[in-house]
Amino acid sequence: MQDYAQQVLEGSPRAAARLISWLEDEDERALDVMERLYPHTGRAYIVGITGSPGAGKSTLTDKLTFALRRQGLTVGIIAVDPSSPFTGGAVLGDRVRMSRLSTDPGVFIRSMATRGFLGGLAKATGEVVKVLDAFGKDVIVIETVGVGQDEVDIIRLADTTCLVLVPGLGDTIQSMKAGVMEIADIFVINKADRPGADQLYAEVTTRVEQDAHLKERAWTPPVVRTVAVEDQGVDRLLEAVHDHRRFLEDSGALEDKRRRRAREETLQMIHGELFRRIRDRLTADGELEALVDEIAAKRRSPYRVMREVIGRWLKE
Ligand SMILES: Nc1nc2c(ncn2[C@@H]2O[C@H](COP(=O)(O)OP(=O)(O)O)[C@@H](O)[C@H]2O)c(=O)[nH]1
Ligand SMILES: [Mg+2]
Repeated sequence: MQDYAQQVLEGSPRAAARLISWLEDEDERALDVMERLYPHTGRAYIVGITGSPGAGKSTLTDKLTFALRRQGLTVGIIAVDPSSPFTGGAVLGDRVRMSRLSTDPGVFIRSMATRGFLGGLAKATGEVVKVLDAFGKDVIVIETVGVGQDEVDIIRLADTTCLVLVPGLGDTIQSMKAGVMEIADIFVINKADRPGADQLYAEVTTRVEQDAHLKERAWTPPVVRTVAVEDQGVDRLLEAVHDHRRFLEDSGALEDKRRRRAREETLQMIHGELFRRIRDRLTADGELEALVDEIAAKRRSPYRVMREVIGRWLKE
């Protein structure tokens, strides 16, 4: 058997891609490799870029990546966006632009479009982050559309989250769902070349200041204006990311965040593995169907069955 862990650590993109496919398919071979990679994770800095479809997330990710490369940093990009140019669903101009990145050995791009993901998109994304981290990427950028629970869970993987808003997309503060404001460490007003940008900027800035006043948060999210297509404001955005990173590191919040993530992840792994084993046992000998017959005939309740199954498992 080939030593995939060693190959990933040595920077083989083929080994990394293979491992990611295993993770997506919940192939058991991934487990041993991940176990060996784990001590080599925790080095990368993770940046989340979220916002409505069409806000310019991919364009920003692209420009941010070039800026990071100019600083000599390597970058992993995880695009959790089915419409992302990274996934090939873009107009020709985008493809040409992205291909400049895809020929750079310092950049690894992975899209997590609508395939499989047996154990959930957020979990798979978390694993891919670890692979790219062990793979040696300095910064990992996760692009995701900010909507459902899956996406919120994905955003929690990021150390710094940038919320991208644009004028004219209905991205007003009033329209934002509860909690969306709270996830932003940095607000980006993209398409600042468009009408309404100044108004949106003023609105967000006022709201951030009110919030800072009310909640006495240790970090006040900066509001950065960008024109991603023209590479304007991207350096300022990168500076804001570096500022936030320094804040997290100096205050100990980064350690707290990562500890919290490790705790959740460990519990989720135990949860998933326990469930998988119990389910496999129940289905292997047809016991599950027999139980369902009983339940359907109302001879037993699912509550009772659940207690019995777990009770038996714990005793063994
Ligand atoms: N006018 C203008 N258009 C932009 C800007 N940034 C991105 N776009 C365009 O907006 C469209 C959507 O961009 P994309 O990066 O794919 O958005 P995503 O869906 O959030 O990833 C593309 O046609 C971009 O060229 C900007 O700052 N100004
Ligand atoms: Mg996109």
